[in-house]
Amino acid sequence: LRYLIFFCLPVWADGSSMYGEILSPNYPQVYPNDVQESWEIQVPLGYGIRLYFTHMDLEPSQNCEYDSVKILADGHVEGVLCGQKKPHAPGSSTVEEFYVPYNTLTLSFQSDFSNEERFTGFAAYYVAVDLDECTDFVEEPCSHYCNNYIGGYFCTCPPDYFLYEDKKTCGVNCSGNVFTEPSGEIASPNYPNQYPENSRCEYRVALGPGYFVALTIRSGDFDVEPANSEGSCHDSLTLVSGKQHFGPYCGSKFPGPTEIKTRSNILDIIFQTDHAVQHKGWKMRYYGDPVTCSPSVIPNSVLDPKKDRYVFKDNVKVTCVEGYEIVRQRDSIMTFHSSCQDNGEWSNSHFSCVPVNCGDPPPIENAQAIYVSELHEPLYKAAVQYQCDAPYYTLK
Ligand SMILES: [Ca+2]
Ligand SMILES: [Ca+2]
Ligand SMILES: [Ca+2]
Repeated sequence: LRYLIFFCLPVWADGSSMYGEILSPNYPQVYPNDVQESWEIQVPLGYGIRLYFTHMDLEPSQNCEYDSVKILADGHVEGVLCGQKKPHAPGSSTVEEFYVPYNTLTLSFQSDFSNEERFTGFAAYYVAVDLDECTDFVEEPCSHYCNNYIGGYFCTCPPDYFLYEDKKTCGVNCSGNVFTEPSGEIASPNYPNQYPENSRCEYRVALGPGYFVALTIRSGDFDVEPANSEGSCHDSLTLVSGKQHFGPYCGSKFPGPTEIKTRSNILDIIFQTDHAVQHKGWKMRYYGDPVTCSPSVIPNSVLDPKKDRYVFKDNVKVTCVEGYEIVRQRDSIMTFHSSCQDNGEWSNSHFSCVPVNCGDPPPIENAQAIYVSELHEPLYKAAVQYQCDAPYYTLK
């Protein structure tokens, strides 16, 4: 099909012509002995060739071994002629005719060393004839509708399909949908009817920050042309979320997990189909899985309300445990409010609950304060004992 690829080039750019005449040497006189001559016929691309003889008078021989005219196209011998030919039909001048679906053809003539009689050779004519690219070949050039015209052809598509850049293949434009609702359903085109062939559908789920995309596909909601014997999918569903890849999935049941949880608020869904065999497709339900925060905001504090799991937008009151406080520049506080943020961090987590500092033990005349606790600082739970300097004693 080499000539089809170039059919849209300027048709007269080569040395081709729409018609021509080929005569044997000395025609209509006797052709000479020991002659070998070839003619290359070329018509514009997108055309085939009709070659017809109006006169044929060569020395006859078995298998045309002595003198002959040979017609070659695309490396094949289309015919070998010799002897005398009469018109096929009354009133017609054509004695022999060929049609080839190629735009080039070689005609070669040869004669041997002798002739028993006077033979006058041949007269041949050729014309460019339209190729019906839609029907002349085993393989249809268009994926859907083929339209023939003189000198070429073009492909068209059913409604809702568009023609790819190869100008031969139709697919469905199914991309571009972005789903931003907190939850929803996404299905392949035409679901639960057959999805389109030759298509690449790209969808995106884009949730707000603070939500990871999660999705479920029930096994009955999935039917995609199964993989070949090597295990690669003809048609496939692939999910991409950041660095995470899920799939490619295909088959009559969903082969992935019942629930897919991503670590991103963006999910790309890619559904690719090939040229043949379409199934029902797929339907998925997605939702936003809120980001979680740790069960504790800062050490040495308790949270109100107390929950097993805190998620994005949860608000809590943080209170330092007994004997602890938050020291600020001018004062100290016991509690503050914190919320679980979209990055999974608590707000205000720069605060810290530190043990209450009582300051140095108050001085007592003629006595020393001595720590009796493990802590040797005036912090919560530290204890001191006063010891009188000799010779004083304690007044009770
Ligand atoms: Ca001869
Ligand atoms: Ca045509
Ligand atoms: Ca398929």
